[in-house]
Amino acid sequence: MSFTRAIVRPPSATFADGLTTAGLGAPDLPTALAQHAAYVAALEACGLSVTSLPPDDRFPDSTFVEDTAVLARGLAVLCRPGAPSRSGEVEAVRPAVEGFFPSPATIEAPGTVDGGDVCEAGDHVFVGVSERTNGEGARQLAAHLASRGLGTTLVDVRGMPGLLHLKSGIAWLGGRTLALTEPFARRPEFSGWTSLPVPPGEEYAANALLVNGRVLVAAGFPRFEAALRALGLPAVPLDMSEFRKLDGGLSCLSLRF
Ligand code: CIR
Repeated sequence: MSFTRAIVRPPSATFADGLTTAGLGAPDLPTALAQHAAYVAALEACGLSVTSLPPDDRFPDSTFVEDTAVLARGLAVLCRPGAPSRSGEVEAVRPAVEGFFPSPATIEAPGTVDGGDVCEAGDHVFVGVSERTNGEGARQLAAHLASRGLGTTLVDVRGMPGLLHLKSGIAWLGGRTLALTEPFARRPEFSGWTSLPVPPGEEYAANALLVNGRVLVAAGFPRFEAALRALGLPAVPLDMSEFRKLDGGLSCLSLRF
């Protein structure tokens, strides 16, 4: 799976009002903007052409653009985010998505899906059923993915402490390999897959992003970074401190296709 493009949206002036459970304090906007610029540069260094949408003050969480759509195999599905404060973000991203995918599918009420719950792993897609993505939304998404030959496994992540989305705890690393935090490594949904364990204490690093052979990874997690390198995967560490304060990670900051 290789990518040629990405859509991003830098954090806006209202970024600090975004939803959070992290308890890490308020983010600093200038630092967040610098970290976002470094993230975009890293995507470009991986060969992607990046479309940057204007910051949108109406939606503090709108920099987490991944949650608004699922793009896979030439298919676009506009999501229906589970957090009411984020629902308007989908219409805001729609024109950009339609610029590349003229007739996107949609998730219909009462279904909800956040893109952060969707982990594409080659021909297979893991979909988290979370506090944001409900069973109905996951089933609608699975039907759309099936139309492109993609199989789906639903993974119930409700009640897992500190976990907002499925991809807060897992990442696809190519082939049949997944980075898995300890609770996920024990789950039957991932039997038959090779696990690269995310070391205890480094769970935040699980939200890594495989882009054209390199792995973007949050900076500050040396054991996980070393494990990636040991697998032969070039790791590109990026400072994510300000996005972490809002429960966000690397994958949330872009739509890749
Ligand atoms: C939220 O709670 O919705 C945002 N503050 C963070 C969203 C992170 N998105 C993601 O992991 N895909």
